[in-house]
Amino acid sequence: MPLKYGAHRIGKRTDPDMNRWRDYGLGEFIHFGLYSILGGDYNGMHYNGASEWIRSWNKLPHEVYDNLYKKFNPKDFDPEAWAKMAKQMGVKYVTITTKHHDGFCLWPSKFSDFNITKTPYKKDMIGPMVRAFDKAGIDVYLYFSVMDWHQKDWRYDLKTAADSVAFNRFKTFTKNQLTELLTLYPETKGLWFDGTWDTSWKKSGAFSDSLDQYLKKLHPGLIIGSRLRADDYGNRHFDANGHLMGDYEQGWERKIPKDYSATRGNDWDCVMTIPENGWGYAKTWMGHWKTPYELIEMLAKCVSLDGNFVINFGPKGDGTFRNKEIQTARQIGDWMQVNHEAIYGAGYAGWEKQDWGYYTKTERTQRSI
Ligand code: JFZ
Repeated sequence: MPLKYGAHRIGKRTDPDMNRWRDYGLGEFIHFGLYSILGGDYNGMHYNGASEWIRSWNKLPHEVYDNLYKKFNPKDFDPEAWAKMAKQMGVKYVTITTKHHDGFCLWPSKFSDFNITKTPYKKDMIGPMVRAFDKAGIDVYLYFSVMDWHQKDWRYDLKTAADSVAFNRFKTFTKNQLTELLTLYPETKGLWFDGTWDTSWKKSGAFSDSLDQYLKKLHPGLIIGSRLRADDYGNRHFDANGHLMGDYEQGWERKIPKDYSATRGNDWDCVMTIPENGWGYAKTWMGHWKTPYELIEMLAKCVSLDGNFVINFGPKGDGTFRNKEIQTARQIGDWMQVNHEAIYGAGYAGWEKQDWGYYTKTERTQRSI
């Protein structure tokens, strides 16, 4: 089927930047923002959804949420300590939330007043994080929600001409913010898009395609997953011909492919929460907390199926990590110290899991098999 805005490449990227991505094995996700202050609680009540979605809870007035920036002061935030913890855990890349659905920007954006400089903390948080991780040899990816609850021009759908006019302004705003991020933080290796599932965006295949091409021209080597674009018909991730639109499949969220055929031979990563659901800090973790052992098993499975595994952390409003997360990171790091050879630069070995574990192979072990 002829498509104007479908996949422009069939098969994997083979350039050095993407080869580097493929070798990571283990990554870290960080969700940090205004929601980290509440930790899922408001007025003595507990929100059962993911804590970073609390603004959408009918018990919490928008006005209250949108004024939280006045209390945002992560005074114990220590980017070097965050990078050290990630380094000990053995992660090769980190994805940080620059702006979640609430629209609050953790960097001093010229294009939105709803940003870190208006808080008691005042200082940029993204720059120091980018530099600390980069210095520790950990590649940085920026999470960016296209959907923005704070922007009046955001639309869920485009039903009228006025909607399209507003949404066109929103597109320009989005492009400006992304240009700003890549300009301020040239160390960035890729962008992790989110909030792209609404009809308005699905009707914007031409724009999302041009945006993707523009960002890659601005920042050669940039890696963007399949959660950004839509094709001519509003298909996401895979175009109407079944081809992946993006540098890797970005749909494995809190789930792992069943077997190798489910990956369709594409690059992919799986992003995982330690509790059942919820990415931002939550005072109460509902349900089962994955143990380090369970997370390590998932990591091994992902690498054995040619994917990367990314574990999410939700620091507290003061900028420190809960003990449970610190311990989890440390135990995974201890395991990585001994077993990293089976993870870094490793992939599908063609052998099924046995009762004693998963198989992965690297360039070196491939020769010795
Ligand atoms: C999104 C966000 O809404 C969430 O807060 C978090 O940031 C997570 C990493 O991404 O949530 C999603 C997005 C996509 C799916 C599910 C949850 N999905 O495709 O199944």
